[in-house]
Amino acid sequence: MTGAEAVVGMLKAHGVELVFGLCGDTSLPLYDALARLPHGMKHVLTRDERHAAYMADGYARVTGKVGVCEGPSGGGATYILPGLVEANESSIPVLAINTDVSVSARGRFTLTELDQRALMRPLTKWNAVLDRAADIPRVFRAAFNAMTTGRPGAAHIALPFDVQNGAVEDAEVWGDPSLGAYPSRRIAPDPFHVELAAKLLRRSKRPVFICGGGPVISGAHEELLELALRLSAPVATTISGQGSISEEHDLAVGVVGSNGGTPETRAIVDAADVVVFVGCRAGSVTTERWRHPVPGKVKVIHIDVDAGAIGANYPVDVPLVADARLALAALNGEIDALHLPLAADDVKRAKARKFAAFNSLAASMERPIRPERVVKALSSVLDADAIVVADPGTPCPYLSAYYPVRKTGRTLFSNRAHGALGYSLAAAVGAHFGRPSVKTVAVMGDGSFGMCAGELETLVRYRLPITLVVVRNAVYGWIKAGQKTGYGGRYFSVDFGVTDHAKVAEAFGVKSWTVEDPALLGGVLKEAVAFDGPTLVDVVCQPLQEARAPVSEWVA
Ligand SMILES: Cc1ncc(C[n+]2csc(CCOP(=O)(O)OP(=O)(O)O)c2C)c(N)n1
Repeated sequence: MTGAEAVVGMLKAHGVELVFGLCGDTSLPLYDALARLPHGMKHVLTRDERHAAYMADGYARVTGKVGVCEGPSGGGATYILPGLVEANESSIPVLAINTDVSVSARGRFTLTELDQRALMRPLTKWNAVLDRAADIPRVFRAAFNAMTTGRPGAAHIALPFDVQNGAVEDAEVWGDPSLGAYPSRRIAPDPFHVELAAKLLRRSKRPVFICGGGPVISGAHEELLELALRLSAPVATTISGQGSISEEHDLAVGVVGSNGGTPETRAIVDAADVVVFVGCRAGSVTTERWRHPVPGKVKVIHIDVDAGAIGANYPVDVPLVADARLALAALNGEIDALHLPLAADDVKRAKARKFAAFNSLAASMERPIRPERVVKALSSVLDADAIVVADPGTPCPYLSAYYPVRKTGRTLFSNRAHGALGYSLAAAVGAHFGRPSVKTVAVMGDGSFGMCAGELETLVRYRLPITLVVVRNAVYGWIKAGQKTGYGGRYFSVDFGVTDHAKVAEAFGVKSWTVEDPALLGGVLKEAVAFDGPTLVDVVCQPLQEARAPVSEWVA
């Protein structure tokens, strides 16, 4: 078979069902193979490669499968890069394939020639440039293996034009479909360290869990809840860790840190004598720049499949290099229920204080509309299964602090590795393709809208029943808030003009509304969410610098 046919066969062999991407001159043999072969995979044509990668990322986050995207050489590679690096840093397996100029044309100032190997190496877990067709099966097997074992991550393969036309032995085209989902191979903890951790937990008075994305990725919800109940320990999460536990559970604290945490949730962390980081890098946002918890003041047990994450930021008393589910299951085997003072009461009180403040702001009839009201209205019209994707700016901190994640698993997420504006629309498209039976909503600032508007056409072409909510305030509000708080209100180059997002979306064929009256917000959102097609609600909102944000990132 040809190299292009082998690529299609290798994707299929690893259980790939969807490919997001955009065509180009160097991709013609691949597209022709996709057109000719009876592979059963769906190709979703996007309007730029960045969004193809974000779609693959959103798809991978909600399905637990590898997301695949593709684009052509040159600009196709530089445009696909932002999505790939976000996925990689967020431990999400996304495979990007960029076709490339022919091997025989290298070094001759060929249009779109680019050193894809050097470009992608620092941004991916694994990458390769193919030089001959015979290597295609081996390279694809290695890519899937790298993406879904250990800490999941992104992979990149450059596929030259003449390699697509080369010859591959049919018998070489095989793969292990279990490598198409993650985690494909689980790593068990060292029993010696499990025993040490159990000892420390048995002696602790106020243990607290801080969960990153690891428990969600590894599906450790049951094991986590069981251990938390045995220890009567509060469970806090990072933004990526939302879905580790239902936030309606009495032991669930909610999000901690400087983007979505509140003084009430911080106090729970500060009261701990032992902190168990689970699948969490203990980065700057989660720990408010390594101040909560205070390094050296608490004992730390750190569970992570990536040995490099353990001890990077906190002195660690017990390292557990393992898959979160296996590590928590092993600890459950060592710990009987303890009779600690009931932490659930503390958590309940903290949550009651936090939500009392929120609810009074959410009831406000102020114009422009308060962000709290948008979050409250969304949580009343969406059911527990709905997927919500949040962009940076107003949406991420407000949703992660106050939108109740009622189920375990991935239902609310944001691009927390690099926080690039303009992620949510495309990630929502990928999420919808991954879980078509639930409602998917993307919430973005108007800054983000400006960075993703081209994909409105994709939404319409596939008639996707996704609702976009635009928090309109005509300002890069998050940065303006930083100028207010940290720089005496010396505002500089952060305001931009008002856009009528509803009109823009309508021009693409999206059913749209503009809401200025807070009394109408709930009704309009309900109608938009119920509509069987793409919808957009443009909400005229209070700028962040005037709101009481549940965050302190800009001064941290
Ligand atoms: C690609 C990119 N460029 C710049 C930033 C820095 N940044 C973080 S928040 C923000 C402002 C967001 O503005 P908007 O989307 O309008 O939301 P708002 O803060 O006003 O709610 C900016 C510019 C970023 N996160 N991503």
